[in-house]
Amino acid sequence: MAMSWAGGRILRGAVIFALALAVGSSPAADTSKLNILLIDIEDCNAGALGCYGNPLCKTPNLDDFCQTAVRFDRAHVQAVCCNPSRTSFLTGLRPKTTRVRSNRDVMSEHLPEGTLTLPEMLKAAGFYLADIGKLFHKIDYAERQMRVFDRIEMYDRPTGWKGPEPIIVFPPSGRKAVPDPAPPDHDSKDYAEWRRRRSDRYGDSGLKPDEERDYRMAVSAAALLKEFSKGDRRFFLAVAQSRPHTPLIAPKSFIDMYDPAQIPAPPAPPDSLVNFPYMQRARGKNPDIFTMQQPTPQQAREAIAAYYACLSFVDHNVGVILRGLEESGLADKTIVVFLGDHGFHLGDHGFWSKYSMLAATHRAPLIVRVPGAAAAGKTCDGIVEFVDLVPTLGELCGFQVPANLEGTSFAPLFSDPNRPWKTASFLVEGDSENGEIVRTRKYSYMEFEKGEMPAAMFDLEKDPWETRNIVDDPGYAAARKGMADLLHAGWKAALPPSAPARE
Ligand SMILES: [Ca+2]
Repeated sequence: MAMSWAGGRILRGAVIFALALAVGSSPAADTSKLNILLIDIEDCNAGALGCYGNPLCKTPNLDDFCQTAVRFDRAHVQAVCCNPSRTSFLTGLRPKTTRVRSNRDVMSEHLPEGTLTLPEMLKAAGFYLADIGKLFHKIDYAERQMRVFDRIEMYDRPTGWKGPEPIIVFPPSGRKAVPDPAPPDHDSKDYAEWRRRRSDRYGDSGLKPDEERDYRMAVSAAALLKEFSKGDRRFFLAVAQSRPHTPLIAPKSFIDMYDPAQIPAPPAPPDSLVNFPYMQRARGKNPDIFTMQQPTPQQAREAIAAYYACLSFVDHNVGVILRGLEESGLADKTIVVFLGDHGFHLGDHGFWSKYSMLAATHRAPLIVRVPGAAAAGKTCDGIVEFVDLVPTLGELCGFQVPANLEGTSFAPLFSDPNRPWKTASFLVEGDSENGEIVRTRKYSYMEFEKGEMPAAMFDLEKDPWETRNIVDDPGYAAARKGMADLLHAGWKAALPPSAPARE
């Protein structure tokens, strides 16, 4: 399928920043010269972050960043785990279109012919492309897409990578904290056991901060930004942080920042659930941590404290990257996107890990700094979707994006974050029951293709933690019909009032 190119978006980007200038913000950047720095972190529950209002978790660098950026408080991913979510927000297409619905779907084999990813669009626009750490779920799921990069820095030469250099492998950090090598046979019981053992760990990593991969990736990013400042080529730099993905381990100095005794019990305990469709998860089968058995209350507090420590360590590293950007002199020419690839349950509903249909899995952090934006330092309560990221960057930076994208540029929110925006977000779950969700400000509603799972609906105003499934409550019959109709009508029925109609 040949792609056609959408015209007219470059001009809209210019209009927005002319507007920003008119309302008295700092001087508007030249949109045709903006660079992009993407900081992507793993498995981040937005509500756990200090910069999203969590009173216990300390994120001073992200707090400062929010003062110059727009924090999106209702940003939802389009799938409940890494591979389909990343595939969606890196193509601007929804999982039903990408055909990547689970972590098992190999992206390069599932994408419809002609589908472009963000790096490929940026390559066509003349950007220099650099990647440090994970961007797509697996590099061997995305070999063609990764080949457009000018520079790739990884810890290990990725399994299955058949492409040419420029893979740059980080030099060893000197020592590994816990000598526990993986059994060689990845199909063996020993290997499965090793993975569970490793994933279930939390607490002290046994490494100093400067021995940690996440820190070293941040330092490498800062050095690269300095290099970029010597030239004038536009760049896209993606830099990853593996945390707060399990194992929830961090340097002791970060673990020591949190006293498990001060951590409150998780909200929405299993005994608060009414007519709830996911009870089997509450009985165990957590995929990422506490995989063998549910934690004791003390273990739960310790794990949440360790999660906060991982977030504080990420924050520390983000500070290294952002200071590097400032020192490079490129901050006023660079859009900075900080995001998590999806969320994570921290014991709410008796759940740990991702892969659920509930907000903890699909509400993820999204904080974006656009030089010269009038809304800098504000928060946006409007509903945005991660699938909107590519069209937004296309508009803000003036590069062409395919016409068939299924997101909507939220660039107008950088002028006025309070304007009426999308009325719902949509996402899928493709790992167990093939579920679909629509979520408005008032309700979440979900249906399942497989198995015996009935539809579910939650009244988010009365029950923000989604504990009481009211789908069969006669008092909600009209609301249920409205939500079911919206789910079946799909994302085009929830566009912002001012967005152009799409065919
Ligand atoms: Ca992830």
